[in-house]
Amino acid sequence: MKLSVVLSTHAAKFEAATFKGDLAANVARIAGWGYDGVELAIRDPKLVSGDELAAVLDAHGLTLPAIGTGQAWGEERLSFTSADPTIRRAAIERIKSHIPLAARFNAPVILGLIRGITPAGQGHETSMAYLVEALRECAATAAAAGVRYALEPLNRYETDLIHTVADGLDLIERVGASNFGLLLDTFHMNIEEPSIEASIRLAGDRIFHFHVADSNRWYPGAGHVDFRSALETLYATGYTGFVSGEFLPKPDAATAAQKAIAYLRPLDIR
Ligand code: LER
Ligand code: MN
Repeated sequence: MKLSVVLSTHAAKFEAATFKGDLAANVARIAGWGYDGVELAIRDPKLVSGDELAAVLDAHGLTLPAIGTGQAWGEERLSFTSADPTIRRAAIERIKSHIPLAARFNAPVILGLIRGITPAGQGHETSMAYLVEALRECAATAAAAGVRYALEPLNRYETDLIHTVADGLDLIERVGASNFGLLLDTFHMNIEEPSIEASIRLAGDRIFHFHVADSNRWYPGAGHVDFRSALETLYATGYTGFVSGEFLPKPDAATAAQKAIAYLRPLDIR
């Protein structure tokens, strides 16, 4: 099992970005605990240097398995489904601006809360139409660079748009791009999916990335998600990517990251 943990390259409000800032020091600690990769949450690729990232990751032998983008919503309120066309355009351009870095590291770009939340007075179908339009444009631009996008079904308390694997697969059908797939997150799945295992099987080879947090969004082992069953089901689909920890820094980030790896490694799946 290839394991990574989420690190935000800059300060961020998003609570479950387990680590924030201090890139070099945190990458060194994460490698020291036995992780194989570090998933980076990057609000704006303009703020990071690909060369610096490569140097820090190479120094510790870590892979960059995926790039998170949700802080463009969290900090700046950029959204594919805003009623304001200039905000929608800014969101699309921001998401396309991740393509060079993603191509360099061969990492899928995560689409989480950048899809936004349907604004008051706007119909759900209008939001879905904006979403499909934005995703088609981004996927077409990324395809030329060999880059993939992974849309994450999120629980109902975060957005009204795309809660389940079934919703995600309908969206994939509408977008119609082979470089557009899903990121599944056990925290959201535990809330929304009738069966985590059945939903993983349903998503199959459209799973481009995978997040783990327990039912309470603490590190795996702190709640009631059956990780052995979920991860065995994941690998049975033929998944070869990373299992990436995105959990609350509780009781603190270092303890959570060490508890997670101490729990997941001995499961000895794959
Ligand atoms: C991001 O990966 C995530 O899981 C969301 O909860 C972001 O709001
Ligand atoms: Mn997630």
